[in-house]
Amino acid sequence: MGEETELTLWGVGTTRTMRVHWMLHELGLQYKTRRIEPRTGATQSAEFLQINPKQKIPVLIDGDFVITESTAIMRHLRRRFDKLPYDPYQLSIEGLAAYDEWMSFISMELDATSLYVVRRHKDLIEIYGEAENAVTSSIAYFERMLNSVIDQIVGKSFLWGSTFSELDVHMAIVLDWAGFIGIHLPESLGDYHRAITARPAYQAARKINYSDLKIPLA
Ligand SMILES: N[C@@H](CCC(=O)N[C@@H](CS)C(=O)NCC(=O)O)C(=O)O
Repeated sequence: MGEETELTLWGVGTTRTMRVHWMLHELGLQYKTRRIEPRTGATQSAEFLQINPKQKIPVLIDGDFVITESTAIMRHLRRRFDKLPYDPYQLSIEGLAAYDEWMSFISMELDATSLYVVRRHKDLIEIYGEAENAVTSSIAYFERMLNSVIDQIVGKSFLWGSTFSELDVHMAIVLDWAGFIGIHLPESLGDYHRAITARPAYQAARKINYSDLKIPLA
Protein backbone atom coordinates (compact mmCIF):
# COMPACT_ATOMS: atom_id res chain seq x y z
CA MET A 1 0.00 0.00 0.00
CA GLY A 2 1.02 3.58 -0.50
CA GLU A 3 2.24 3.57 -4.10
CA GLU A 4 1.01 6.69 -5.84
CA THR A 5 -1.50 5.87 -8.56
CA GLU A 6 -3.41 8.65 -10.27
CA LEU A 7 -6.09 10.11 -8.04
CA THR A 8 -9.15 11.93 -9.37
CA LEU A 9 -11.75 13.50 -7.16
CA TRP A 10 -15.16 14.22 -8.60
CA GLY A 11 -17.07 17.02 -6.95
CA VAL A 12 -16.81 20.49 -5.48
CA GLY A 13 -19.08 22.90 -3.69
CA THR A 14 -20.48 20.90 -0.78
CA THR A 15 -19.46 20.08 2.77
CA ARG A 16 -19.13 16.45 1.70
CA THR A 17 -16.70 17.20 -1.13
CA MET A 18 -14.79 19.58 1.17
CA ARG A 19 -14.00 16.67 3.52
CA VAL A 20 -12.13 14.83 0.80
CA HIS A 21 -10.31 17.84 -0.68
CA TRP A 22 -9.11 18.64 2.84
CA MET A 23 -7.93 15.08 3.53
CA LEU A 24 -6.05 14.93 0.22
CA HIS A 25 -4.24 18.14 1.18
CA GLU A 26 -3.44 16.88 4.69
CA LEU A 27 -1.79 13.88 3.08
CA GLY A 28 0.09 16.08 0.63
CA LEU A 29 -1.26 14.17 -2.37
CA GLN A 30 -1.40 15.34 -5.97
CA TYR A 31 -4.79 14.79 -7.55
CA LYS A 32 -7.04 15.92 -10.35
CA THR A 33 -10.40 17.54 -9.68
CA ARG A 34 -13.47 17.05 -11.87
CA ARG A 35 -15.39 20.16 -10.92
CA ILE A 36 -18.98 18.97 -10.95
CA GLU A 37 -21.45 20.52 -8.53
CA PRO A 38 -24.59 19.20 -6.88
CA ARG A 39 -27.98 20.09 -8.29
CA THR A 40 -26.58 21.07 -11.68
CA GLY A 41 -27.63 17.78 -13.32
CA ALA A 42 -23.96 16.79 -13.66
CA THR A 43 -24.40 13.78 -11.36
CA GLN A 44 -26.92 12.40 -13.86
CA SER A 45 -24.67 12.51 -16.92
CA ALA A 46 -24.03 9.18 -18.64
CA GLU A 47 -20.32 9.41 -17.79
CA PHE A 48 -20.95 10.01 -14.10
CA LEU A 49 -23.67 7.34 -13.82
CA GLN A 50 -21.12 4.76 -14.95
CA ILE A 51 -18.93 5.84 -12.05
CA ASN A 52 -21.54 6.29 -9.35
CA PRO A 53 -25.10 5.06 -9.92
CA LYS A 54 -26.02 6.70 -6.59
CA GLN A 55 -25.65 10.04 -8.43
CA LYS A 56 -23.70 11.61 -5.59
CA ILE A 57 -20.49 13.47 -5.09
CA PRO A 58 -17.80 13.08 -3.86
CA VAL A 59 -16.32 10.15 -5.73
CA LEU A 60 -12.65 9.25 -5.66
CA ILE A 61 -11.00 7.34 -8.48
CA ASP A 62 -7.83 5.72 -7.19
CA GLY A 63 -6.25 3.98 -10.16
CA ASP A 64 -8.84 1.36 -11.17
CA PHE A 65 -10.67 1.64 -7.88
CA VAL A 66 -13.81 3.76 -7.43
CA ILE A 67 -14.86 4.80 -3.96
CA THR A 68 -17.89 6.80 -2.84
CA GLU A 69 -19.08 8.21 0.53
CA SER A 70 -16.99 11.03 1.92
CA THR A 71 -16.16 9.39 5.25
CA ALA A 72 -15.18 6.12 3.57
CA ILE A 73 -12.98 8.03 1.12
CA MET A 74 -11.19 9.84 3.95
CA ARG A 75 -10.50 6.55 5.73
CA HIS A 76 -9.40 4.88 2.53
CA LEU A 77 -6.91 7.68 1.82
CA ARG A 78 -5.51 7.55 5.32
CA ARG A 79 -4.98 3.77 5.21
CA ARG A 80 -3.61 3.82 1.68
CA PHE A 81 -1.14 6.66 2.20
CA ASP A 82 0.33 6.12 5.60
CA LYS A 83 1.34 9.73 6.29
CA LEU A 84 -0.59 10.73 9.41
CA PRO A 85 0.78 9.09 12.58
CA TYR A 86 -1.29 7.16 15.11
CA ASP A 87 -0.57 7.25 18.84
CA PRO A 88 -0.79 4.12 21.07
CA TYR A 89 -4.26 5.07 22.32
CA GLN A 90 -5.57 5.37 18.75
CA LEU A 91 -4.34 1.85 18.02
CA SER A 92 -5.80 0.34 21.21
CA ILE A 93 -9.14 -1.49 21.38
CA GLU A 94 -10.53 1.37 23.44
CA GLY A 95 -9.22 4.00 21.03
CA LEU A 96 -10.64 2.19 18.00
CA ALA A 97 -14.05 1.95 19.69
CA ALA A 98 -13.89 5.67 20.46
CA TYR A 99 -13.06 6.33 16.78
CA ASP A 100 -16.15 4.42 15.64
CA GLU A 101 -18.24 6.19 18.23
CA TRP A 102 -17.16 9.64 17.01
CA MET A 103 -17.51 8.72 13.34
CA SER A 104 -20.99 7.37 13.88
CA PHE A 105 -22.07 10.23 16.14
CA ILE A 106 -20.91 12.98 13.78
CA SER A 107 -22.29 11.26 10.67
CA MET A 108 -25.65 10.35 12.13
CA GLU A 109 -26.53 12.72 14.95
CA LEU A 110 -24.82 15.92 13.82
CA ASP A 111 -25.06 15.49 10.04
CA ALA A 112 -27.76 13.14 8.71
CA THR A 113 -30.48 13.51 11.31
CA SER A 114 -30.03 17.22 12.00
CA LEU A 115 -28.00 19.49 9.65
CA TYR A 116 -28.99 17.57 6.55
CA VAL A 117 -32.66 17.70 7.52
CA VAL A 118 -32.30 21.49 7.76
CA ARG A 119 -30.62 21.53 4.36
CA ARG A 120 -33.40 19.49 2.79
CA HIS A 121 -36.33 21.36 4.26
CA LYS A 122 -34.94 24.89 4.26
CA ASP A 123 -32.52 25.26 1.33
CA LEU A 124 -33.80 22.52 -0.97
CA ILE A 125 -37.55 22.89 -0.56
CA GLU A 126 -38.09 22.66 -4.31
CA ILE A 127 -36.90 19.04 -4.08
CA TYR A 128 -37.85 17.93 -0.58
CA GLY A 129 -40.70 20.26 0.39
CA GLU A 130 -41.02 22.88 3.08
CA ALA A 131 -41.22 21.59 6.68
CA GLU A 132 -40.75 24.34 9.22
CA ASN A 133 -41.20 22.07 12.24
CA ALA A 134 -38.60 19.65 10.95
CA VAL A 135 -36.14 22.54 10.52
CA THR A 136 -36.74 24.01 13.98
CA SER A 137 -36.64 20.70 15.78
CA SER A 138 -33.54 19.57 13.88
CA ILE A 139 -31.66 22.71 14.89
CA ALA A 140 -32.66 22.14 18.53
CA TYR A 141 -31.60 18.50 18.21
CA PHE A 142 -28.24 19.49 16.74
CA GLU A 143 -27.63 21.90 19.62
CA ARG A 144 -28.55 19.27 22.21
CA MET A 145 -26.30 16.65 20.63
CA LEU A 146 -23.38 19.06 20.28
CA ASN A 147 -23.76 20.20 23.88
CA SER A 148 -23.65 16.59 25.03
CA VAL A 149 -20.05 16.22 23.76
CA ILE A 150 -18.65 19.68 24.46
CA ASP A 151 -16.71 18.50 27.51
CA GLN A 152 -14.94 15.97 25.32
CA ILE A 153 -13.72 18.69 22.94
CA VAL A 154 -12.96 21.83 24.95
CA GLY A 155 -9.28 22.19 25.82
CA LYS A 156 -8.20 19.60 23.26
CA SER A 157 -6.15 20.13 20.14
CA PHE A 158 -7.64 17.09 18.44
CA LEU A 159 -10.87 15.21 18.81
CA TRP A 160 -9.38 11.73 19.04
CA GLY A 161 -6.10 10.97 20.81
CA SER A 162 -3.11 13.22 20.44
CA THR A 163 -2.88 13.60 16.66
CA PHE A 164 -4.91 15.13 13.85
CA SER A 165 -7.32 12.73 12.20
CA GLU A 166 -10.21 12.58 9.74
CA LEU A 167 -12.48 12.96 12.76
CA ASP A 168 -11.21 16.53 13.06
CA VAL A 169 -12.11 17.09 9.41
CA HIS A 170 -15.56 15.67 10.06
CA MET A 171 -16.21 17.70 13.23
CA ALA A 172 -14.79 20.99 11.94
CA ILE A 173 -16.88 20.81 8.78
CA VAL A 174 -20.02 20.09 10.77
CA LEU A 175 -19.22 23.17 12.87
CA ASP A 176 -18.64 25.24 9.71
CA TRP A 177 -21.91 23.98 8.29
CA ALA A 178 -23.84 24.82 11.46
CA GLY A 179 -22.34 28.32 11.21
CA PHE A 180 -23.51 28.70 7.55
CA ILE A 181 -27.03 27.77 8.67
CA GLY A 182 -26.89 30.44 11.39
CA ILE A 183 -26.70 28.13 14.41
CA HIS A 184 -24.93 29.91 17.25
CA LEU A 185 -22.01 27.72 18.27
CA PRO A 186 -20.89 27.60 21.89
CA GLU A 187 -17.98 30.03 22.53
CA SER A 188 -16.10 27.25 24.28
CA LEU A 189 -15.68 25.39 20.97
CA GLY A 190 -14.11 28.44 19.31
CA ASP A 191 -10.48 27.59 20.12
CA TYR A 192 -10.78 24.05 18.80
CA HIS A 193 -12.65 25.12 15.67
CA ARG A 194 -10.29 28.03 14.90
CA ALA A 195 -7.14 25.96 15.38
CA ILE A 196 -8.33 23.10 13.18
CA THR A 197 -9.54 25.37 10.39
CA ALA A 198 -6.32 27.39 10.46
CA ARG A 199 -4.49 24.35 9.11
CA PRO A 200 -2.97 25.09 5.68
CA ALA A 201 -4.65 22.00 4.20
CA TYR A 202 -8.08 23.32 5.18
CA GLN A 203 -7.33 26.70 3.65
CA ALA A 204 -6.07 25.17 0.40
CA ALA A 205 -9.04 22.80 0.17
CA ARG A 206 -11.52 25.62 0.75
CA LYS A 207 -10.15 27.49 -2.25
CA ILE A 208 -10.61 24.48 -4.50
CA ASN A 209 -13.95 23.42 -3.08
CA TYR A 210 -15.74 26.73 -2.81
CA SER A 211 -14.28 28.95 -5.57
CA ASP A 212 -15.96 29.71 -8.90
CA LEU A 213 -19.12 27.76 -8.18
CA LYS A 214 -21.98 27.81 -10.68
CA ILE A 215 -24.40 27.50 -7.77
CA PRO A 216 -23.21 29.60 -4.80
CA LEU A 217 -23.26 27.83 -1.47
CA ALA A 218 -26.73 28.12 0.04
N1 LIG B 1 -23.33 10.22 2.28
C1 LIG B 1 -22.78 10.85 1.09
C2 LIG B 1 -23.65 12.00 0.72
C3 LIG B 1 -23.25 12.61 -0.59
C4 LIG B 1 -24.29 13.61 -1.04
O1 LIG B 1 -25.42 13.65 -0.53
N2 LIG B 1 -23.93 14.41 -2.03
C5 LIG B 1 -24.85 15.38 -2.58
C6 LIG B 1 -24.30 16.77 -2.40
S1 LIG B 1 -24.05 17.13 -0.68
C7 LIG B 1 -25.04 15.10 -4.05
O2 LIG B 1 -24.12 14.68 -4.72
N3 LIG B 1 -26.25 15.28 -4.58
C8 LIG B 1 -26.52 15.01 -5.97
C9 LIG B 1 -26.90 16.18 -6.77
O3 LIG B 1 -27.34 17.15 -6.16
O4 LIG B 1 -26.75 16.20 -7.97
C10 LIG B 1 -21.35 11.30 1.39
O5 LIG B 1 -21.03 11.63 2.55
O6 LIG B 1 -20.52 11.30 0.47
